[in-house]
Amino acid sequence: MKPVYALPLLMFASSAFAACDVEIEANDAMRFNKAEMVVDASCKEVTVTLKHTGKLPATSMGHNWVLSKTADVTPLATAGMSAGVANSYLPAGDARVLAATKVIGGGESTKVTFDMSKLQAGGDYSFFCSFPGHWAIMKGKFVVK
Ligand SMILES: [Cu+2]
Repeated sequence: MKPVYALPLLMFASSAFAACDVEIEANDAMRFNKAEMVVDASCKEVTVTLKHTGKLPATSMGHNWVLSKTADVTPLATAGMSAGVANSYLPAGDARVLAATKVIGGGESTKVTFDMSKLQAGGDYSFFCSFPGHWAIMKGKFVVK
């Protein structure tokens, strides 16, 4: 619960600022707390903050936040499994990865800021966790409008 943030978001809903800075949580039950994230198409950059609200370490219940076209989720997640933890379970330098955070464990948080020039309003994008076995459940729509 962050009631403090709700008011500014409402007040500045029409400005680029509010919808360019989004937050999502992941937990020990292998879940994100959102099935959809929406950003404003006018954003030049978007910052996504990922918080792991659980207690389990990254080695057993690590989470990251990866953005790609929806059609690329399965091939990326599959390739990422063999890429190992050193590469945050993503194929190194893969252009299909539009943005990604590192893998974090319980109690940690991380963020990624990315250029929106690669994304288009109305495009079919998804976010997911590429930690082995997580992507089937931990994914959602990333909407640009
Ligand atoms: Cu995960």
